[in-house]
Amino acid sequence: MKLYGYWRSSCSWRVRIALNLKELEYTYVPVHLVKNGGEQHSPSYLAKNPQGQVPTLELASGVSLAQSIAIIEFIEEIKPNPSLFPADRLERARARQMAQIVNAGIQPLQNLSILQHIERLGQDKLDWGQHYIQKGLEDLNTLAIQSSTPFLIGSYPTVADLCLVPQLYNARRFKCNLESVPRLLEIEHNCAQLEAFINAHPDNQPDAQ
Ligand SMILES: N[C@@H](CCC(=O)N[C@@H](CS)C(=O)NCC(=O)O)C(=O)O
Repeated sequence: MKLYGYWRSSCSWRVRIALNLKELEYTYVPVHLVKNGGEQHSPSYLAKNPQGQVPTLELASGVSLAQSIAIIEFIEEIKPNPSLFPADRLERARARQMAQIVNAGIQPLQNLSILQHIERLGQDKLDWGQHYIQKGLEDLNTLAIQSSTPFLIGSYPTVADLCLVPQLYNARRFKCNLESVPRLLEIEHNCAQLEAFINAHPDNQPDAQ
């Protein structure tokens, strides 16, 4: 398998954690999102992912899959253990709810192409991104304080934690106030102890700058 990604792309990072937790081998192929206007817009990359975004997972058969959550669910199906989705139906739904707060409610609003457009409209992209990240993470923190488990849902990392950790990194880049999300920081700390998370960190990628 090949994973097309970018060192500090939060969506690529989610998939790297999933592959590491599942101990699945993959070849990492960096796609520079900024150099020369962004390699994600090159015809050869668009042939793999017409949305021009990372991550893309290319299977040995040559078939390409995109959208990090769809990729994580695919990985879960090919290697169910350790599971990234709780066994209990309600807990599973809550893990998905938390993942989607980040995946649907935060990350798309602070993605590179959105910020580039905000800038073209003459608006302050840092203020825009910060506003939505802050609000989304505070909402997630409110849900997370309902339990005191080591991870967002239970004793093992789930898809929700895979979304949380990279989003907190982005929050720091946007200078959000993380003092208002102490429970999320506690969970981030627990994730940071695990090798799968350490190896997936942007600083540990071959294209880190
Ligand atoms: N929902 C998609 C979002 C993918 C996405 O926004 N990727 C970003 C990096 S995290 C990207 O490729 N941005 C490049 C651009 O906007 O040109 C996913 O979960 O994979």
